[in-house]
Amino acid sequence: MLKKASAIIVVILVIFTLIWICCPITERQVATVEKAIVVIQPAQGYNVSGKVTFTNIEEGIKISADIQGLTPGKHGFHIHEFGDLSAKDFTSAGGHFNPMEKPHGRPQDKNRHVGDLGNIVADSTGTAQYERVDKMISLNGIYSILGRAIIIHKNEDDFVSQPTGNAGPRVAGGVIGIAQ
Ligand SMILES: [Cu+2]
Ligand SMILES: [Zn+2]
Repeated sequence: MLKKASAIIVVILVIFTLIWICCPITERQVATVEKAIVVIQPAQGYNVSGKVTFTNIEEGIKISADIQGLTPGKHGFHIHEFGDLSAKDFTSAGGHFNPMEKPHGRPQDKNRHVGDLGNIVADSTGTAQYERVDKMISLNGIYSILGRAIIIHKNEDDFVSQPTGNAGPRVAGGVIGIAQ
């Protein structure tokens, strides 16, 4: 009886030791992504270029964009579902990234597509800058935007038309990748 009890204790000790050894290794393997980058390239017939970065900060994800070659005015600025820019008009990127199946909306709305980042505004030289902290997008977990695409549209996102904001053709885009 005593022998059996001590055997059980030994087995339990071995199991706990194994868990203790294995856990730190598992944690190290799931390092979180802190920064992402998009190199913007033009769709066929356009001359848009630039860069978008996403940085993990305490308040959310800081989005910074610097885009050139646009027509002056507002342009819809979204994260689309697929990082597939193989079609010349970038329609292969699919629709707005919408994992929660919500309606299209403004970036500050609670009810919006995760990919709804609003508009970027180009000045008279065709340059647009955008800087915002977003609380809905993420670089990790089930709402991660990694591997999806940024799309810039020809027209303004009206925030009302469903499900696209009626922003017109896609003039530029890029795939969201992990940055250093
Ligand atoms: Cu879009
Ligand atoms: Zn949308």
